[in-house]
Order: sequence, then C-alpha cells, then structure tokens
Amino acid sequence: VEASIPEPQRDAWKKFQAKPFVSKDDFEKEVVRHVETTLARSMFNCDETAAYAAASLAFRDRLITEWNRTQQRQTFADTKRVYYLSLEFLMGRALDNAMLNVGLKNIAKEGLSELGFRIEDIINQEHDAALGNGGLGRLAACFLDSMASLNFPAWGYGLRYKYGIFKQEIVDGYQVEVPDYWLDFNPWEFPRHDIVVDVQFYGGVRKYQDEAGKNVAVWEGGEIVKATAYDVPIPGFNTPTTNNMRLWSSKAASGEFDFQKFNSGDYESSVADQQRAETISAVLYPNDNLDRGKELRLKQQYFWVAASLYDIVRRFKKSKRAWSEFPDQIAIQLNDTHPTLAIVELQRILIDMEGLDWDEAWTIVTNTFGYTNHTVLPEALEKWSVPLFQNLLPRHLQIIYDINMFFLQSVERKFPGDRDMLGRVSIIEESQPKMVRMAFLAIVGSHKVNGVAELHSDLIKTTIFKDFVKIFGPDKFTNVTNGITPRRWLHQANPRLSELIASKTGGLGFLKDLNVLNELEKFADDKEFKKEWAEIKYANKVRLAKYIKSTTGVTVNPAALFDIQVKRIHEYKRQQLNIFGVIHRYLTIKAMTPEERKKLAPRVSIFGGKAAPGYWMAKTIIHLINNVGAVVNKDPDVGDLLKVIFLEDYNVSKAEIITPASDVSEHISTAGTEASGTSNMKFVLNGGLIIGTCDGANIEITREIGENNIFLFGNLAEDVEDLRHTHNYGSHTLDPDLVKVFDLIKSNAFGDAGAFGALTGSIEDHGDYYLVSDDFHSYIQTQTLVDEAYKNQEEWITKTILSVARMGFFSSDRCINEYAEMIWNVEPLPVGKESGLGKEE
Ligand code: OX2
Repeated sequence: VEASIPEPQRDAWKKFQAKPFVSKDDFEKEVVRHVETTLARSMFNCDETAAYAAASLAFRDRLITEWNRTQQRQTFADTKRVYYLSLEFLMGRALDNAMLNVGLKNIAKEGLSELGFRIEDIINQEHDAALGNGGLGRLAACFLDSMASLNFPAWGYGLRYKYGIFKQEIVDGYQVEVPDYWLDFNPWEFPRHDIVVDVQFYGGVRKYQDEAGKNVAVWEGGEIVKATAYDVPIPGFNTPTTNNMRLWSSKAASGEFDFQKFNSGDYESSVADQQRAETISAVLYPNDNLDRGKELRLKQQYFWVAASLYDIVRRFKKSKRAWSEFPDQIAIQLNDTHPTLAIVELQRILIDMEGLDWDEAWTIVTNTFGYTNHTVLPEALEKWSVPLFQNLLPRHLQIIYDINMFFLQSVERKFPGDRDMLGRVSIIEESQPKMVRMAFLAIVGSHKVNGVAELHSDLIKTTIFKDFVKIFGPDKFTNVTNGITPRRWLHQANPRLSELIASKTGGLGFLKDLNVLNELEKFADDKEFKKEWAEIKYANKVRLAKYIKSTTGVTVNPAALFDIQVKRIHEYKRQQLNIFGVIHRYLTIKAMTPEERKKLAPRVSIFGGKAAPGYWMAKTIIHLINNVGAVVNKDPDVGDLLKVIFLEDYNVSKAEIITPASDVSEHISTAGTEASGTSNMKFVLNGGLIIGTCDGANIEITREIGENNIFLFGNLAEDVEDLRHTHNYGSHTLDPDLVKVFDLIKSNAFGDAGAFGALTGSIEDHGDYYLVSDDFHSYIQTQTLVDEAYKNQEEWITKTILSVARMGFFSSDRCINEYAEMIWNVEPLPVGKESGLGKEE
C-alpha cells in the first residue's frame, strides 16, 4: 500500500514537523506534558519513577525525530548499509547515554532540578537493558554507538528477550539466579505492529522438476511463528545520526488453524501453541563462551535470522536493482557463529524463492557476509546435531549439504587425494550423531573472517582454522582488534576525568578522535595536573567505597589499593588464581611483624561477575571468594590491610561505577584463552593499571602504553600445550606457596573444605588445565611489584597519565573504521546541519 502523502499536502507536514527541543524550558515543558498526559499524573503524585519516565519520553521523542530523519536520509542516499547481526546487545542504561550523546545533559540537569529532582536519582531509576552475557554482547553495543557516531548507515538486528541475563543474588555465599523481567516499562522501544514476519519451522521438503526441467524444492507444512519488530533508536555522539536496533519478538500465528482448534473446543491447546511460540524470544541463554546445543536455542537463531533477512531483502527489493548488486548495497556482519544460518537462509531465498542459479546466488551470499570469531575454546564452538536440524529446518539442512558438497569438491581439486583434509574441514562432522560445524559453515559462506585481537587472530589461523587458511589463502583471514566507546566508558562513567581531559585538550573532541588523548603526555609530570588527576581517582574510589558499604555492609578504606576483577566467572579467566593469591596474602599478613605491616600498602580485593547457572565450578569459585571475604573482613588481626569484596549482580550500570575506581585491575586468563577482553581497555582508559597475562588485547595494550606501565606475568601462549602435556604425562608438582593456600582451605578455615574439593582437585589431581599452579609464583611476585610500585604515588600517577594518553587506539571508532574499510566496504553518510543538536562542553 502506498502510504506516502501526495505532494500538495506535504507543505502542511513540513510546517508542523516535529522539532527536537534544545532549550531547558522546552525540555521542562516536555517533561510536564508527559507527566500530565502520557502518564496521567500531576505534580502531586510525581515520584522519581514518573520523573524518569517523563524525562526518558522527552528524550525518546527527540531521538525518534532524528531517527526518522536519519532513516529518510539513508533511504534517499541509497548507499550501502551495514547490518550487524548479534544474538546479544548488552546496552545497559539509555537515558544518561542519550542525554550525553545529544549534548543536553546539563540542560536536563537544570530542568529536572527546577522541577524538583536530582538528575543522578532519575538516571538510577532505569533498569539495565541486559540482553547479553558479557564481552561479546557489550562489544555489539559499543559498535552500535560507534557506527551512529561515525554516521554509518547501519542497523543492529537482535532478539527482544523478555528476560535478559538473570539477576544474581548472593545468599549465604552462593549465587542464586533471579529472573530479570525488564520490560515492565521500557520507553526506549517502539513496537512496530505493522512489521511482522512469518517464520516457518519443521515440515518437509517436496522436490520436483518444473516444465522447464529445473529442479524445484518446496518447504511446506510445519508451523508458523510471527516475528514482530521492536525498534530502539541509537543516537550517535554529537551528530544527528540516529540509527536503529531492531529486535524481534515472537508470537503465535493466530491463523485459521488456531481458530479451528479454538472453535472445536480445543481452547487449551490453542493457548499452548501461543505460549510455545512466545517461548522463542522469552529468555537469553545465560552461557558465556559455552555452547549447549539446545533445540530452543537453534529455534531462536533461525527465528531471528529469518525475520532479519526477510526485512533486509524486502528493503533491497524496493530499490528494484539486479540481484547481483545485493553485495554492493548490503554488508552483513555475523557476530560469532550464532547467526550463521543467515548464510543458508539467504541462499535459500535466492534459489528457492527468487529462482536464481546456485552459483549466482552463492557468489552474492559470500560477498555479503563477514564472520567475526570470538573464541578458540572448544566448548564454545557451536555444533548442531544433524537429526535436530533435519527435524526443525529440513530445507536448510539440504542446502548445508549442498554447500558442503561444492566446498569439498573445490578442496579435492586443490588437494587431490587428501582424504584426511576432507574429513577435517567438512562442515558435517562424521560423529554419532553427525554434527553441523557452524564455524566452518560461517567461514565457507563469508568473504572475510576476523579475530578480535592480534594474538587471537594469529591463533585461529594456526590452530582451529589452519586448514581453511591453506584452502582460501591467508587474505580471507584478518584481525580487527576490539575497542570500546569512550562516550560511555569515559565521558559517562567518569565525568570528572572527561572534563579534566577536555580542559587540557581543547574540548570534547577527544571523544570523537581518541588519539587526541596523546596531548596528555605533556602533563605526565605536571604537578598541578597530577594533583587533580589523583583527586579524581580518589573521588571515584570514595564513590565505590560508599557503594560497597551500602550493598555489602563492609567498610573499605578509599586510600587502600583497589584491586578489581570484574567479568564473567570462568575457569579460563582464573578468578581462582586471584582468590588463591588473596589467601596467600592473608597468610603473609598474619605472619608479619608490626613493622612489616606498617610498610604494606592496604589492599581491597574486589570481585564481581556471574557464573552460568549450570557451571558448578564457576559457582564454587564465587562461593570461595565470599567465604574468604567473610573470614578476612572480620579478622581484627588484619584490619584495613586486606578486605575481600564480592559485588553482587555485576552489570553495565555497575561497571560504570566500578571501572573508574580501580588502581589495578586483573586480566589474568591462561595465555591463549581470552580472545581479546575489553574491560582491560576500560580500566586503563580510566586511569587504572593492569596486572595481566600475555593474552588477548593485553599484548597490544602493552605495546601502546609501554611495558613499564603494565604488570605482566605468567607463561606464554606458545608454552601452554607443552605444560599441559607435562601435567598429564610427566611429573606435576604444585607450587609450594599454592600448597600452603590449599592446606589452609583444607583446614576448613573458609568453611567446610568439602565444598571446595572439586576446585582444588582440578589443580592437584586433574591436570591443572588452566595452569594455575604454573603461573602462581609469577603472579605472587608480580603482586609484590604492584605493592612496591604503589608506594611511589608520584611515579604511579605518571604511569596512569601516560597510559591514558596512549589508549587512543582502543576506541571502538577505530575498530568500526577498520571493519568499514577492510570488510564492509561502506562509507559514512555525511549529515547536514539541519538538526538542533545541543553543544555542551
Ligand atoms: C568474548 C571473548 O571471550 C572476549 O575475549 C572478547 O573480548 C569478547 O567476546 C568480544 O570480542 N563469547 N564471548 C566472547 O566470546 C564468545 C564466544
């Protein structure tokens, strides 16, 4: 249906076009209007929740006006667009970010204050949008911010989970999971009830030859689920560009079938169908770096991929271009293997629905997709059982078999007679049952494959994807080192530091060109500057100390060294190494003379992070940390010298308080296991130092900031395999200091030692796969170096200033520009000056 207003009536539209507010008065007017009309309240019953709602709606109106203009601009320009497909978008809060990105936070602050509210209290009303597990989901969120800030025509596509990552509670030292129902009131989404896509599951495939003798496949029967679009505006920083994140929500198709059931009295089963359909977008799988192969997860993947591709193809078809131009207009990036079915779905659309030849279609497909790999951990590499696939997506399985056949034929031509090679690279693993290897499918169906830090990108080329480098050549594989958005992770999380930097570098320009931070180098020895710098860090530590007090009841000394490790709990990330180190410190302090105690820098060890609900070893680590805290924090013999804190329910909004408050943060994964890490970047950007292994992006951070400004320790990735071999087949003696730690645990010093038997046993008796004992000595020694270095505050501060000055490389803007140039071949779409942006400094 043509819904466009005819030319003669357009003047009226132009005359009354929505105008985004730019002044304080207009903002207040909008807030009052929303309180009094949208919310049906008044000044006599406007609490902070209502004020949050009204302020958000005022900003939402503003964003959606720019959103509309951006979409029109991008449609008219008709240039290439990027679609970022991610099962996770860990957005956090939107209001503060929106206010800062459009440059109107000060206006909002004054406006709210005139209306009787403190802006911080209003910001704190917001529930995090937590549609992700950890780094992978947060990376997607940073990328959306950068793509909008750089004016790229780019959309994110994801799932609108009713329940995001669970809320973590700590009860008696144990993690308890509570559902996160976040949609009670969400002003940031726009339901698009007019954008609904039918998604098919199950059924069967009928094949025949048409009159022209062409083979035709028809996927028929099965069931239909409806996907409804929900749009979330993504404002760029200091630009009118407001991009879109489109999330799909599932609903039963209330077609004739249901009515038949309903009319024939089968009311219960028609409701059951409804619920079964809604289950698809009900909950985020809470596993980080772990694939569990559950059918519902595959259903989620196809549901989201099918709806997104339908939407993308529909938009393309409106342009009436030839299919061969598809990859000139569209780049689709696969965030990990989760959306790999998009490759198969596009091939299916092109050959089954649009009648293209296989080869013609396949060229379009491979030129469209890029695949980002985020891990080499075997337990995280996605595989789906063939029987499960056959049942759920019968036509897709056939296409996968065909893709594999053509691929293996090409391998055979290149490496005649190498049967081992064929077995190794086949998309189908010949196991019992057979499995579809999603990473292999993603490689074969994409034109570029990238890792997320240099070491990681090298590792995938030499280990898990080695054969594919031989087959496709090295140019198909590339690296794009991760980055973070300095808007949220500096400007928003650490406003005082951002202000100080702005005052020395000529305004907020550094937030758009992070290399400007370089100018700070000249202040590294400036007394006045250092004083201000240190005051800001101290204030951020005071803020965190207050938060710790209010949530755990424990008093910590803000002058102590704050040592922070916050991230998902995982054996490979080695929170166990950290807590064993803490116990070692506890033992050391207990054995110290009063004189020795006076010389030791007091320390607060802070942990935070969720364990996957089914990951018992990770839960055991949480339990140990909490129990150690319970003992140490009450030991009068220790006092301020050591405190151990576990912060409940670590999430994005908490990270904004925690990150600016570190003196050191820990990034201590077994070398070769953490693909990149991104919190390492956030901590350094906020003036903290790192204790870390030579892993992931730590290596590039070291290269950028200089090895004098980081505490590296531990074995190298290249030695890991040999060490593991020695553990299993040679002699394996534990580090003597670690043995003392284990002895203390086993003496029930931290509660019943039986609870921790599996954890100590994994190191003592089961091969110490993560090299905790091998790295323990080096870790303890390096912690001592940290203690020593911290005593010289002058030098310490200089190190942190130099580090911040050299972090420009780690902006996600740099990252997005690399993707755009090397993988997507897209250009930003310049914007005019028609918008009323706030110009806040
Ligand atoms: C994470 C990686 O573990 C982390 O190292 C990386 O920084 C992040 O992705 C963003 O690239 N699930 N989460 C990840 O990988 C997978 C798989």
